Amino acid sequence: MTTMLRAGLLAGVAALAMTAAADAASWRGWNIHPEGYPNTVALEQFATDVTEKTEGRVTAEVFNNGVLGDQPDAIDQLRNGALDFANFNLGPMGEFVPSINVLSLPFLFTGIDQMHAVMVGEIGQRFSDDMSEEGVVALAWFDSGARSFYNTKKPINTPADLDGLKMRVMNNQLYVDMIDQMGGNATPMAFAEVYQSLKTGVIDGAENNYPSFESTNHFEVAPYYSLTEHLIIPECICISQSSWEALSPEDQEIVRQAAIDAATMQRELWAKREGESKAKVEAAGAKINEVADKAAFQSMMQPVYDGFLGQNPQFADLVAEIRATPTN
Ligand code: GTR
Repeated sequence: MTTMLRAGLLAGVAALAMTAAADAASWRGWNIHPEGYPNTVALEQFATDVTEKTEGRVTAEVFNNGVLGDQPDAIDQLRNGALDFANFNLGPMGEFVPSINVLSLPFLFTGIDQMHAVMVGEIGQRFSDDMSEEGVVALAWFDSGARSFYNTKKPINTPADLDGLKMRVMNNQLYVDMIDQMGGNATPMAFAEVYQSLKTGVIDGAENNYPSFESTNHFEVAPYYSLTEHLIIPECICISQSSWEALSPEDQEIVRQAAIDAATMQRELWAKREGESKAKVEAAGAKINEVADKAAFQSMMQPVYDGFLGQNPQFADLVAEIRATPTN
């Protein structure tokens, strides 16, 4: 081979490699949870599927433990394209997509089954359309159980037991209103700060599902877990609109299917983990109590609904439709 021919070939190979590199996308995925958590396992499976099935046109990597920022910040990053995919709870999403706030109304659903029925149906599609207008493509829904109160001091049986307790909530005014109505003091705070704040007495309590109560070790410092089940909030597996639009239709289909498969996996792992987490915290000495009169908490929420629907009358029908959704 002549030197010139070899040089020409090498240049050609280099040009091809550069085109491939320019076309290949490197996706960064945000995840708040640790290794082994159902959402983490499912999100990692999603990343593997996307990388393998697009044959490297997209290389997806998950960053666990919230190392890429707290949740409201991560939603912002995903919207402006600094992050490509994520698993978000729809609680903090309400600050960006107004209709999503409906899902943060306390005691909205009769139970997890009704939440599933709503989210896999036409109403769920409407939520995802609304999110996509704000730069967030929701491809499938994860389970997040029901959230209950826990604290460092005593069992909660009636709303009066919350009197004066400083309770951490996620970033959303509706949760502040919810705690205010029950007589507690709400403190919005990043998830990562809760353990230390419970330990040092900056707050007295928080609220979450069993798996998060357990995985964060909050049960070590706030052992009273009271089954109020006041919030049932779905989660999404979401893609940044700009990353989504950069995909070919064929790759969009691959990514969509990978998200649906991840959600199926997450729900199975979730159901199992709820029982495991409960057993683990109980064995470690957490004091779990049933709440006999949940209606006492529920009836105090009327002003939260009135306030929200007073400001957003356009969502009154949506609330009614959700409430009327039969459980499959
Ligand atoms: C968890 C949820 C996280 C985060 C956290 C919190 O249940 O999966 O995305 O929202 O609660 O309380 O901040």
